[in-house]
Amino acid sequence: MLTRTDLRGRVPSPAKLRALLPRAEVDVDAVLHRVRPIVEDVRDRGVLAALDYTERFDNVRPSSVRVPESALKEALDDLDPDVRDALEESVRRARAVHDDQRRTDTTTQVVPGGVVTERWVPVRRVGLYAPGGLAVYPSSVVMNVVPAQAAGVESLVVCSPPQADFGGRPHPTILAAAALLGVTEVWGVGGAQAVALLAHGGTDTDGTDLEPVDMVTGPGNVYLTAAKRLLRGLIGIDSEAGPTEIAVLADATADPVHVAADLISQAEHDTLAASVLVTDSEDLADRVDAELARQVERTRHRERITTALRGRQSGCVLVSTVDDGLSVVDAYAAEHLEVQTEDAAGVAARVRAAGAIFVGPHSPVSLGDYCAGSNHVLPTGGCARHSSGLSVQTFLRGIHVIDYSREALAAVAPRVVALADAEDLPAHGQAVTARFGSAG
Ligand code: HSO
Ligand code: ZN
Repeated sequence: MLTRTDLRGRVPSPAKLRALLPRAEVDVDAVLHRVRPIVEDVRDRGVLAALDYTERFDNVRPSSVRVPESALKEALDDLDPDVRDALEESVRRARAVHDDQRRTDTTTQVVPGGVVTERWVPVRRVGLYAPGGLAVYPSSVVMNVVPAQAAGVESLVVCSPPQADFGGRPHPTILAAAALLGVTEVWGVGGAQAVALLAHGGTDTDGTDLEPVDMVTGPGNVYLTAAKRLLRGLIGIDSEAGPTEIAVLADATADPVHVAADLISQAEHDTLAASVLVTDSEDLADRVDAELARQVERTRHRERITTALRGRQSGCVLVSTVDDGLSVVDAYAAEHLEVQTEDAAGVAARVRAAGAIFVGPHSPVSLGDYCAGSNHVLPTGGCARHSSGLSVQTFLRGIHVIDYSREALAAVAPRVVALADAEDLPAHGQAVTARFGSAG
């Protein structure tokens, strides 16, 4: 089922490996010209424009953008008790991990009388986007809201497209998750128009202010991503989310039933999802293939999954050794990497690039999607080479606070002057010497 690439006996360079393991094509640039007018229209006409696009794309025109708080409470009251219990556990575990990510300010005495403090200050107001349509993920509301709250973000709005089937409001599980997390502000608007309204703000149909945000996070389709790209700068954004990926680094000790189940689990998201097996055991590869065929038949979204597994973005790479496998998974830099080998913890400790690493037979990716405590908003498309998943840090800014005494400034003044002169910026030096009168 998985197309094989045989790299036994040779490990190409990282760049060549990346070419051998292509990502699914999601062409954000190609839709920019269609998204730009929407973003500009929402900037100019605010809520009315956003509602016009909602009507056009979501086939429903809600009476207002902001969802009444009573509707959030109702959605939580109506939530299936088992789902509520599971969401509560997910929130508890995520809070435990994210609370530990909080940063303390550091103060460095550079010289006597010369101090630099790094102060961590949360972004003031953020918009957290939860997609609608095919993917309605209350778990993603948890994964966005928890780090923002742990960072100390004081003002937070959850945004999700309104659904014609649910009275023109966002999906009830999204509303319930928001309520559970103590979020009181939810806007029913989606896609590019949502990002534009979040960035520019507006006035709701009943005259209340929809205050602009400083940052927007959360995954969405290609139009939403294009809007984030266009508005970046005016607002901060998290990394651009592409289709989900799982890579499994496995040896002959791995259980093919588990490996196949995990590859299928992420293929379930999207026909463009990537499932990649990297192994030094041809026998395991054969067995995983047989298991994939068997398990796919029994699963609900078999068509979507089969398309994803057969896509050029999925496949199986045969390597000579687990060490070579490490080179492959590092070059690929998967959103999710499972290590199912002997001494899985030792092998995992040597991985240099992955959004998140799942160690051993009892840490499947779907545990991390919901209830591990880790965050599931992770870098895709190879961005794990340079970026991390969502965390408290995403919502913090480190501000350097510089505080020097007269003596400490005087002592370093000649060096400042020397560097200023070297850059032909003498006024920079004079700003220092001016403090010491003619003697400077
Ligand atoms: N695996 C997805 C997250 C998710 N899975 C949400 C289920 N619900 C991207 O990390
Ligand atoms: Zn998932």
